Amino acid sequence: MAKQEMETGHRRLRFAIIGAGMAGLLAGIRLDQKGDADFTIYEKGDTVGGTWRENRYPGLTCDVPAHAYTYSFAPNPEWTQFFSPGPEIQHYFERIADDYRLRDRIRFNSEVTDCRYVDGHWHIETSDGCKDIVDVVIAATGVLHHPNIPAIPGLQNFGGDSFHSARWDDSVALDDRRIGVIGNGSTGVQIVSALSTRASTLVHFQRSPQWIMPVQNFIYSETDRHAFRSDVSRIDAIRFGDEYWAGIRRFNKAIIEVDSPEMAEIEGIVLRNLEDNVQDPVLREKLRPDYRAACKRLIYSPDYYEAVQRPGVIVETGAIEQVEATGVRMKDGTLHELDVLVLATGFKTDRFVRPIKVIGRGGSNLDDAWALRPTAYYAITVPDFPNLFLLNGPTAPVGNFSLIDIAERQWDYIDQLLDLLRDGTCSAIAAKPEAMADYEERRIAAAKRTIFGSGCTSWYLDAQGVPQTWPWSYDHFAQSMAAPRMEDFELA
Ligand code: NA7
Repeated sequence: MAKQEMETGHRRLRFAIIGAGMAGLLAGIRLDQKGDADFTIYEKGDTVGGTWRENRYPGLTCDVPAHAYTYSFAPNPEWTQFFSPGPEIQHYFERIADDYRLRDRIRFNSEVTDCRYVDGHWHIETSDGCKDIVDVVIAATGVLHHPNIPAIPGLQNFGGDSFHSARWDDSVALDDRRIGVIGNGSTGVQIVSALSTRASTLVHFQRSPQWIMPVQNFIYSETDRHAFRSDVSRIDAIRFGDEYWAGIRRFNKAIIEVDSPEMAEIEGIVLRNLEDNVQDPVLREKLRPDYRAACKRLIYSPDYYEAVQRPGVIVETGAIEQVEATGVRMKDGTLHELDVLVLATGFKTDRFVRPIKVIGRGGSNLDDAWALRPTAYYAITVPDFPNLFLLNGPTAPVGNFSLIDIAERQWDYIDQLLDLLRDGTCSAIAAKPEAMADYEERRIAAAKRTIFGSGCTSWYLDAQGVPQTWPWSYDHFAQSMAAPRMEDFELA
C-alpha cells in the first residue's frame, strides 16, 4: 500500500480542478482537508478570484449580504459594508488562497483546452503545453465570464474609449467626461449609479426597463468589526440566523410560486419604489417594466433611481441605429456624443465549461450532449462523462442568494460520490442516462412555471426559452445535496 493510502485508508486519486475562482478554491481546500493531496488547480488567469478578478468596474458590489457571501469555514469580520464591494471580495479570495496554502497547487496562466476520457482516466491539456492524467476532474469554470459583445453596427468605429464591463480599462479617465453605458442589468445599474456623480453627462441606454428592489447598504464601523473579530457568533447570527434564512425562503417561494403572497409582497415593494422615488412622470414611465418583478434577475440597488434623476443623466429608451466615431446614433436621428462607451451587455451564459473540448466515454462530446441546452443531473454530473463533477454548473440554483453556499452543498454531494472511488467500490461513476432524462423532464416542467419563465428575456433562459435553473425550493436543493440517490448512478 502506498504511504498516503496507509495514512488515509483510501485510494490515492489524482484530481484536476479547473478554475481558481470561488468554487475551485473550495474544491482544493476540501480535498486537502480530506487527505487527497494529489491535485492541481488549473487557472487561465494570473491570480485567483474568478468573476471577482475579472470584474473591476466602478460600483461593483455583491448583491448578497457580505457575511453570507463567505465560506462557512472562513468567516470574515473585516467586511466594511453589509453588501461588500468587489475589491474586498477579491481580497478575501486572495487571502483564502494564502491561508489555505493553495497557491503552490495552482498552475496560473494555464487554460485547460482539452479533457479526454481514455481508458478510465482523464487526459488534460492546457494552452501552455501542460499534459496531465487524472482520475477525477472538477469543473469549477464559473457561469458569467464570456462577455457578450452586442452586434451593434459600427461599434468598431467608435473614436473614444470602449470596453465591456468585465474588461474594464483602468487607464481611461472618467471624471467630467461624456459617458454612455449600454445595458441595465445588475452591472449597468451599478456602473451608472457610481458614475452619475463623476461624468459630465451620462447616457444610460436601456433596451428593457428593470424592476429595482430598494436596499440599504450600511457600513460596518470599526466598532462593529471589532465585535465580529472578538465574537464569531455575531457573524453566525447574520449568516446562519433566522432573519437571513427566512428572507431566502420567502424569496425562493416567490420565484417558484408566482401567485404567492410572497411574490405579491415583492411586486408591491418594487412598484412603490418606482412610484414613490421617480418624480418625473415621463421618466417614471420609461423605467416601468411590462413584465413581472423578478422575471429578470431582480436588481438590488440603494441609489439607481437617485442616480438617473441627477442633472446630466439621461435614460435613453430609443432604439440604437449604430455607433459612430463620435457617439451613439439613435434610430430617430439623435446623436449622443460620447468620450467613453461601456458595454454592460452581459455574458454568453450557455458556455458552461466550454470552450474546453470535453470528450467522454466512447467518444461522447460535451458539445453534442449540450447541443440543445447545457444541463447536468442535479447540476453535478453528465452521463458518459464519468468522474467529471461540476460546481455551479447548469441548472444549479441561481437567484439573489449565495453561490458559495450552493457550491459548498454541491461539494458535500460530490464528496460522497468520491468516497466510492476512494474506498475502491468503483473506479468510475456517472449519472445513468435514464436518471438524467427523468431529472430534466421534471426540472423543465417546473422551471417553466417559475417566475423566470413568466414572459421576459433574461440570461436565466436557455436557447429554447426555458429557465436553466433549479426550479424547486431551496430546502429541496439542500436535501438533494445531502445524500445522492445512489440508484441513479452507474458504477464501473
Ligand atoms: P445582464 O443581466 O445579462 O444584462 C445585460 C444587459 O445588456 C441587459 O440590460 C440587456 O438588455 C442589455 N443588452 C444586451 N445586448 C444588448 C444590445 N444588443 N443592445 C442593447 N442592450 C443590450 O448582465 P449583467 O452583467 O448586468 O449581469 C449579469 C449578472 O452578473 C447579474 O445578474 C448578477 O448575477 C451578476 P435586455 O434586458 O436584454 O433588453
